[in-house]
Amino acid sequence: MARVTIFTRLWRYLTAPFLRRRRHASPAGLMPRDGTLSTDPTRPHIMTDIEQNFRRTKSMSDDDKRGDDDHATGIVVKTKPKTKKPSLYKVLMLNDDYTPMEFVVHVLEQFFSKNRDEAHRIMMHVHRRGVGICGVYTYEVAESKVTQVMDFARQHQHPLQCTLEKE
Ligand code: TYC
Repeated sequence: MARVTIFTRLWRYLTAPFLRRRRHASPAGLMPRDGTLSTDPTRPHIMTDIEQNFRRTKSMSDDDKRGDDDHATGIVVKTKPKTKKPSLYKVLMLNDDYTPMEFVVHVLEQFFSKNRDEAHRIMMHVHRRGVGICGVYTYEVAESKVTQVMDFARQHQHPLQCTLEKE
């Protein structure tokens, strides 16, 4: 029994380098050599980028693989540009019983670049409905508008309130 164990260990020791080389014959050892899906049990249906590139280049002709130069490795590295649109925020104005209508119109012209008609329309909407949209901006701009309007109203001792809300 002990002799069998020693021989088995010796056999494994001698054949280990050969077995390891075979297993890593596919790219980074991530997929079986026959091009089937990864055998990783934690993600049986998912192929990594490396696996997908390996499959793609496996099905390409030698001419395709060579491309523009003569040093093609058969691995195509595809980079996806990752751009994300910034979140937008509405600046909302709230009604109150004390701020003069003309002051609100002025605020809308001054801080939100509305013309007189549009500013008057928004002010009346807030006056009637209680809340209205002054504009839509990225977070930093929206936050800055709210601060500027609140400071301006406070300087003139009006209780006008402004806030921001994610779109
Ligand atoms: N309700 C105010 C008034 O009657 C006018 C007003 C409009 C105030 C809009 C605030 O956001 C506001 N004087």
